[in-house]
Amino acid sequence: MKIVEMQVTPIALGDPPLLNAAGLHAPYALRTVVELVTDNGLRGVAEVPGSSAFARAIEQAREVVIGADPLNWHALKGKVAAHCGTKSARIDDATPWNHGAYVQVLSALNVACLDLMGRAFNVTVAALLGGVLRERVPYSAYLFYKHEGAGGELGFGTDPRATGWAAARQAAALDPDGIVNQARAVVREFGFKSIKLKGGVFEPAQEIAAMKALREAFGPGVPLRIDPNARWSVETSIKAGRELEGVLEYLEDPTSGQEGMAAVRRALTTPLATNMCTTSFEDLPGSVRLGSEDIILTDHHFWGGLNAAMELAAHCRTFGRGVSMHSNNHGGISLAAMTHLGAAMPNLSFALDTHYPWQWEDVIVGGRLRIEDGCVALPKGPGLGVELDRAALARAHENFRRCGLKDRDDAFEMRKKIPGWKFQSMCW
Ligand code: GKR
Ligand code: MG
Repeated sequence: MKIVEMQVTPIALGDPPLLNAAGLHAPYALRTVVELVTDNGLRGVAEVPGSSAFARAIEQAREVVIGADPLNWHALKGKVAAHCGTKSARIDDATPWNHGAYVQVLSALNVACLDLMGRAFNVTVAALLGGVLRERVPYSAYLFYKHEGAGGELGFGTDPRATGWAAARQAAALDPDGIVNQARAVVREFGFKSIKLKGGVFEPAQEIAAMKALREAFGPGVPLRIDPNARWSVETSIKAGRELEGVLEYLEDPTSGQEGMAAVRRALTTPLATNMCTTSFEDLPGSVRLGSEDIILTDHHFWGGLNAAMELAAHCRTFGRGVSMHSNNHGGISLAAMTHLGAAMPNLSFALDTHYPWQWEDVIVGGRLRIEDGCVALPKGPGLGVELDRAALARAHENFRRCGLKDRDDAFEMRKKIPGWKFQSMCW
């Protein structure tokens, strides 16, 4: 089999005004769909974050992708490294924990090749990753502080006829009550069994109060996590962590850097998780030497693909780290890939993060993958088990063209609300 064509389609999916440490989400989340076509007429698909750095990097790789054998991932990966260099520029947006374009190119190619292999041999991607250990993969609710309003076509307005989760997705959530209401709606709709709050937005005391309100509302049977994206100093993290001892399943990236995280970790019994201080294979020796975290959040988009995420899981097993999963806004192709990974990963120890409930559009046949009882059922395959809906893809591409966004820039969006707002990596 030989790859004879690569199609790259940037898309924009509506996204509400969600707040985070880096600012505010724009009305559209940018993604890129990459398709590989083979000489025997098969198509493999992948989805990665959308950015101009990725658009450049994937075009640079085109020359070695065309003609490559999708059944030989090692060879293709080696060719991409030799041709493009492994140190492509970081994605230049205001989200400082974002990752370089190189790993995202590898991710797109790896997922599309696995999808192709699955289709060629009529097996699932999970089978190719070693076998299905769970048919239903658990995800966590992902709460956000947010302004009132929806995103995309709806702009910052709201649909007054909306009910249930659709209404809660539009409603403001700026205090503990708002967060608990959002949690109740998302849990009612999707049956999530654990809950994460994106923190680092308001003063720690306000976010601690929200976590305590969630504990009060849902009881000790529902694991809780908060992620301030390293906006807390070591001292603040220890103080906040002590207040939340016994409340959290894990505390995600309270502070920055492996040294800082290690200092917090020594002071707390609550496990620490990261998608910020240990984010690549090169970071693993430091993680082990310093003891910076208990749990690593893998993400096949940022670690170089699904095979790389399985490799990371093996390192985690060796060095006593738990494995969870990070998410950014994404559509159904990414959710399918995440679910195959979750189905095949032996030491997956936590419900995975997903932003999927925040979106309402998708580019796959059938509209949207279902989250039921907090789980996504493994798509049946072959390959990823999802098909592109060409009309929906064309609409999402048109959204991309019309919205004028080329890169995610949460600080720029935030300045529309608060003129002069600047990202500050450690505020409290
Ligand atoms: O979507 O606003 C967001 C999140 O803050 C995302 O950008 C983070 O990368 O969810 C992520 C995280 O766990 O840090
Ligand atoms: Mg995080």
